Amino acid sequence: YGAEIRTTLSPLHAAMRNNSGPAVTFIRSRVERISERWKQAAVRMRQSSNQTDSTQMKCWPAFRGSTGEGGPLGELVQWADLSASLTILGHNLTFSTSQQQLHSLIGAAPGRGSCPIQRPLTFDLIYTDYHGLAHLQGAMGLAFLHYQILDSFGTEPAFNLGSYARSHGYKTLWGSWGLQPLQYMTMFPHTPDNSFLGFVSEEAVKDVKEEELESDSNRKNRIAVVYGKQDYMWKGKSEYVEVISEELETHATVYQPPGLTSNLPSFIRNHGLLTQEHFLRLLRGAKVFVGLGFPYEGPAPIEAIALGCVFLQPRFDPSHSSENNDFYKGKPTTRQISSQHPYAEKFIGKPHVWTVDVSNKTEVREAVRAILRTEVVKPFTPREFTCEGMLERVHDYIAHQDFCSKSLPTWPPECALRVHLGPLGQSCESVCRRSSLVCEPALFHHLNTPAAFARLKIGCSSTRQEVNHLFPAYSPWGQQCGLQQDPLLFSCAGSDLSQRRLCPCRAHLPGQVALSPDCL
Ligand code: U2F
Repeated sequence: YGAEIRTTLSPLHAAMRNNSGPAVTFIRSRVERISERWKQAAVRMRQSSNQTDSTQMKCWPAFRGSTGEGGPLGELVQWADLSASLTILGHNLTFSTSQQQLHSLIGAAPGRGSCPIQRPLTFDLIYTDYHGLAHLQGAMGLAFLHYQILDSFGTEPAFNLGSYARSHGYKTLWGSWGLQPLQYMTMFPHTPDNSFLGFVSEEAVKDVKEEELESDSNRKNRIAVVYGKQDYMWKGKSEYVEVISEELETHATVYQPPGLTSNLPSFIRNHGLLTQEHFLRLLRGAKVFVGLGFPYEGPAPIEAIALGCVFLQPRFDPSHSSENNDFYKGKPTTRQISSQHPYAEKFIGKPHVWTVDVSNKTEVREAVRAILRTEVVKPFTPREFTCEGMLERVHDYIAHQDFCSKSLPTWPPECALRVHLGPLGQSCESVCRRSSLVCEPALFHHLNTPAAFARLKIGCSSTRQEVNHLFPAYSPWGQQCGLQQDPLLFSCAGSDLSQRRLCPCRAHLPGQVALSPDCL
């Protein structure tokens, strides 16, 4: 039976009735705070709806219900918004936020649905994280075909396939589970090999007149808020923060353990860790949100930009990566992190985002002054971070992604495919991005054939099939064409100076990289 869009979140509150702890408290209050926007988005979706084609699913979000001293983790923002999305989209949810609950759910009777052989539980979709995955595997040795893994930073195919990872030195501390790479869901559109789940930010007010915006920007005070909830994030950053404080009154929301004195510079006004509501109110009145370099790739800069702040952040030169950085070490990705928040840098950019060399005081000072000279910086929210954008995306994933079936993927349809042959040394991710397209791993199978090379008029003197995450690709030395032997290794990430990669690019909807425009 079909899932009908709901305009209420009460089934979600009912489903969370038996859960408690700080994480659940955070999720409840976040869902409550955003509930009006969720409902309005639901109403609009109903009105525009051609989206009535999905089956009602029984979903099981299973994650750890702890927050830690640093306050709400970005991941909880995602769990809250995923749960709200699933509820609005008409699906049914059962939560487990403790090991005890998880165990009482394991062993339930078999369910119906599209993936019966591998489904020992009553659920159609299980959402968990790397910790939950290890736990479920240990407890039950479950098959993972109907799992979705919330994985903030992403997992590239070369790390995911165990035998390949081991023999080619793609080491990870998170395990090589051999799932389909699209089963991993990320917080930002990091690598198109995974599904971009995202979250919901504050929303920029639409259709406000220029004068109203002017007065809105007048409501903003000459203040900066520093991004960094814990003391250690400030280490070595005092000169940078001082330059900013010469131009702006500088505030912070650093967790203050009871009884301990603060190490923050005396010119900082620290509010202590705030509730999300109060934190967002502080941002609303601020002009600049200041990144210190850590935390990497979190939700707060997107919220700040949506509230009309400019995000000022450190550039990393050289880039940070699992090769040179403790935080990324062991993470299953080869991404090169060029600043604290590459999404803000690359997808948003000026006038909302300024990426600077923070060791260069003059550059920092010039940037702050230039920001202060800019009269109005309009609040901005990419569509993919609005309630509607998230609903649209989660809807399409549930309706079209099928990890149970052995047949080749049919979504997005082949008409979306734009084949590009990259230059030597470039990944498909960057080949497609340079043409304002995105790499779409679900389309790889269409071009993994000798005919695809022939259509591009590439003469192959030899064609070999290999388990190689760079394939399909063409090597000009000896005019060799390479085809992929293991579909789990189709990868948008990955480059080599001896290979020109054959890339499945596609267009995307404005502000929504996960989805392609209709092409039928
Ligand atoms: C990221 O995790 P964080 O928890 O450090 O991410 P933040 O961007 O700080 O944001 C989490 C939320 O905390 C809220 C704020 C954000 O939505 O509105 N908040 C608050 O309620 N009170 C305050 O005083 C300050 C902020 C990332 F998400 C994780 O995946 C990474 O593991 C982590 C490290 O890179 O960074």
